[in-house]
Amino acid sequence: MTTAGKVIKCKAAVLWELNKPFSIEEVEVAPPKANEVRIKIVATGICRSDDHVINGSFVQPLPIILGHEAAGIVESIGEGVTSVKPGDKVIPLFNPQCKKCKTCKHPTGNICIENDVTIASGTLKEGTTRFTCRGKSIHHFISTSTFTEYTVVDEFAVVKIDSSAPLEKVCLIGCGFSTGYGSAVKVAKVTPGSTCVVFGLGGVGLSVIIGCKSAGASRIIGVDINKDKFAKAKELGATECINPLDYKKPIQDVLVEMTENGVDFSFEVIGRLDTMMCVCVSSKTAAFACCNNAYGVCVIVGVPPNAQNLSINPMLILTGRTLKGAIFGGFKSKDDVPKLVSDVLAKKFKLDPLITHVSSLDKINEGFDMLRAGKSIRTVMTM
Ligand code: COD
Ligand code: ZN
Repeated sequence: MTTAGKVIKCKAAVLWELNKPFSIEEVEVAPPKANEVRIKIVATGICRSDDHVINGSFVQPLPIILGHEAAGIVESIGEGVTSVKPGDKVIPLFNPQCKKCKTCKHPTGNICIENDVTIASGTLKEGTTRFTCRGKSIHHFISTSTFTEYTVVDEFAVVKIDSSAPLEKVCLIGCGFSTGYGSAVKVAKVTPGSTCVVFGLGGVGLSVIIGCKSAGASRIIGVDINKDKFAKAKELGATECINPLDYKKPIQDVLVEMTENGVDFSFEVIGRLDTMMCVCVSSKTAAFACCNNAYGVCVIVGVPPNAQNLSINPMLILTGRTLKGAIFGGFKSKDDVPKLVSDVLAKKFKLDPLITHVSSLDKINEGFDMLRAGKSIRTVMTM
């Protein structure tokens, strides 16, 4: 019996209030309107940015269905949709690509005008939501909402991928992997034989390491205050790992000494200024200061909660360093996500080492507890 055109009742994790656990609910998912796509979610990862909504540092309208790193199968399409059809394997795109706006037409820009990361409307483009629970409308999250068995997205926020892709793995291409990998290969453009340093060895930082290694870096230094993260970082390509808490000096001074006047490329992949220790007051300034003064490039990947300001001595820039940043690894999502999936199928890189836990939607709160305790890299929930 076809579900197209009908309301689907299914299970979803709803966040009703900040700093409270998710509640597993039966929700009603309305059919897609024009230019929208309803997707059966097959696998979804837990990312730090979802947690930033729960703790209030990434402000979103409540109640909401979070989740933005996923893969699934198209269930039905609304009028006018041409790029996907029912049965296609797809990845939802939290950073969409409409291909019509000024940014999409720019050769490298990737913050499409249709993105909901900077606006946080909590709805689809048409202005309303497709989720209802206990008679209340539930908001969408950054064009995706994947902690649910079914979701509805705008056509510009979904892309078809290879039909043989393992969805429980390639879901990571929807956020964490691409954000880190692209920061190295596309934003920094790491060069063969270079020295790189990665601050923060979570799922995104480890993906930066995979990118640095594949670009041919000869020395990759991992920095983290949790030494339990070092073994995995080395497995993926870090040549050495250091803990700022083991040094009395600021970590940038340690790194400048270790690398004869600074590194070629540095990456800040922590985004948690609030929890940082005095040895590393701002890991962003540390990441910038440890770059070679004449040609070092520093890429900001992690976003601090509540948009705290960065104070930088202009001399650090005047001598030749470059400070840059990008979301989603600088990738144009509709163009690049299918290529990254093909790269996985061609065994160009492996996503398996990033997946430390496989779970189900019912255990979502335990999954978040593990992330907060620093015990997981990525938990993937399969439906
Ligand atoms: N010094 C060194 N390491 C530290 C410090 C410190 N002072 N504090 C924390 N760390 C380490 C932690 O031990 C941990 O290993 C690591 O930093 C952070 O890892 P996770 O697992 O918390 O986070 P990730 O790898 O999932 O990274 C998430 C980002 C920081 C990239 C993410 O939260 C973010 O800010 N994303 C960018 C914004 C964006 O693109 N958002 C859209 C959807 S994600
Ligand atoms: Zn994410």
